[in-house]
Amino acid sequence: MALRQILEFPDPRLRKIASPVTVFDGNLENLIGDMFETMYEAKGIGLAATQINVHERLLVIDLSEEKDQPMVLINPKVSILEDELSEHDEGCLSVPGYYETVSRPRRIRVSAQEKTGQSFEMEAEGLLSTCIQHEIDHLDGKLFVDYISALKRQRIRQKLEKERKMSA
Ligand code: GNR
Ligand code: NI
Repeated sequence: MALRQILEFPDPRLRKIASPVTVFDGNLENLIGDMFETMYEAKGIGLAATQINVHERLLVIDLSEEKDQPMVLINPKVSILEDELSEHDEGCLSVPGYYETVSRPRRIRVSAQEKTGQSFEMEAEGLLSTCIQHEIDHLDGKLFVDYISALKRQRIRQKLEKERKMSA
């Protein structure tokens, strides 16, 4: 397994739309292993392949305290179960250091595949619902900062670009 570099806003590669996973083999297993390693090391609760510059439709999540409940969603599709929205403070490993409140559908149904290719369905609400929607957005080239004001987004971008220049 290997740590992968996480792309940071406003990297244009974060805007690519990922393609479906079609081959369920050892390479996919290695990729999933790298994604968990990278997510755990960065202290994130989720990671989409897009964030490590792999433009395929898969994501990993682990919301547990002990980091012992890994979830993998391949080719995920979401449907909204309730019109009701819920607000959550969101952060992103690709927008380090910034947190903003985002409203999203509260309850969702997700269909996806396991690493074997086996299909499954699940329902989610609360943080899990937020996180799954946040990760699927990455696969579609979207970031949580797209939901806040253009002014705030611009400020975040300028600060991150400045920080990056200073540490370069
Ligand atoms: O680590 C993360 N925390 C988080 C908090 C609230 C809503 C979404 C997230 S996902 C984020 C990791 C990440 O960037 N995933 O793409
Ligand atoms: Ni993110």
